[in-house]
Amino acid sequence: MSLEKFSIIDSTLREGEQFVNAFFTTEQKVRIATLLDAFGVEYIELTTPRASPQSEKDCRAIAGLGLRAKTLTHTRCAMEDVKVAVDTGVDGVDVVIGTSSYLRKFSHGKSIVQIIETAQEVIQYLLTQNVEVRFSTEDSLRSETEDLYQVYEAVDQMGVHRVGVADTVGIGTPRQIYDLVKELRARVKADIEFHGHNDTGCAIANAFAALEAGATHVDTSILGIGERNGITPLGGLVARIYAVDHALVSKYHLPLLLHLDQAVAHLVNVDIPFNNYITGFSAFTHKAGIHAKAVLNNPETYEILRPEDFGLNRYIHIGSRLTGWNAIRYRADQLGLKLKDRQIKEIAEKVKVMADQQQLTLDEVDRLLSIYSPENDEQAVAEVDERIVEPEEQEVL
Ligand code: HCA
Ligand code: CU
Repeated sequence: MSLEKFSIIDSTLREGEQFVNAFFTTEQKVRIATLLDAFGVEYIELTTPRASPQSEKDCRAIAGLGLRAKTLTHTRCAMEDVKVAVDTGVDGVDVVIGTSSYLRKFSHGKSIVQIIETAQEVIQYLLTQNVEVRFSTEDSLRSETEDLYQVYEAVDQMGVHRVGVADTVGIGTPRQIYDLVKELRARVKADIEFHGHNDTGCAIANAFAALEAGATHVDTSILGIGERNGITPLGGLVARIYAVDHALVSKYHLPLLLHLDQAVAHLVNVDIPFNNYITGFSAFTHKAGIHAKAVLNNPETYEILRPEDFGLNRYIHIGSRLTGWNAIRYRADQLGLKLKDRQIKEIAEKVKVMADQQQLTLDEVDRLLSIYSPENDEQAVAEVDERIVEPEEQEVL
């Protein structure tokens, strides 16, 4: 597996621009590219300069920023496109052509032999232009395997630097991707890139399977934004690889992830999903008493990702019917309140009864704790007791 030496090609500024809500100004593109560069992705892919006059200007502007990351632009397999691409000053050109029968019939109308002929012309030109050349087959997963290998072997012999497998419609399973990339690894000497869509929720697993099978490059976008419901998200891929071994992603500046996700979420007018990898609001929140107790003793009991490695904090939710007294004790200690175990247990019982009506906020639990602290009198405690609705008094909904 090539996990020890893999590169991320972040495509927020190409595939991400295909997300329905995405409209990036030049300034915003520069900001995203700069942040991605600071995070440490190895490549940044940009929309084809042939898309529009502004796309061409933006491509030139970002290629000219002098980032540490290499810049790539994406083009169709056509001479007029790749010539403009090279002229923008990018470090590499990502050429793509459809090989599935759908695309051959309903998109460009070329046969496999014609695809290879066009590829030959385009690649020969690109290889004289001092750029990295990548050749990928759109909709690889629904292409005939023999057609695919024929195309990949032909472009490999021409000397492309990278071949790309694209699961354009998100149909692949990790096992299929693994088998396809494994076979390709045996057939070509070029590096192998994987680009996977997330229509069935497999984009991260598929990218990981590709790496296990010998892929060297993975396409991502921030929050996974892209055509339809998008592609492998940068943070999700990082989480997946980190979980194998932290050292494999130590080359990236992990605390920037939250900033990247927040910035892009804001720009495309969406929220970061609550269950997002690493940056979702509940990603490091523990709730059940049993979990909280163990996490307080040793976070690794229920955490494979260490929030502090991503510049984040863990939270223990302590205002629910599932809250246990160990979590309440932890909070009392945090607040510097000297309460006896007996009192803490009593408070935990109160929290449970109250939270049976409605979950408590941290402030509400803190208030209970302060009321029970030795300075407070019995009157205050009695007032809280009054607020607790006994089960038999509950309204039946
Ligand atoms: C698309 C093209 C692409 C290209 C991927 C690649 C895909 O349909 O917009 O260049 O490897 O998913 O096939 O994004
Ligand atoms: Cu795509």
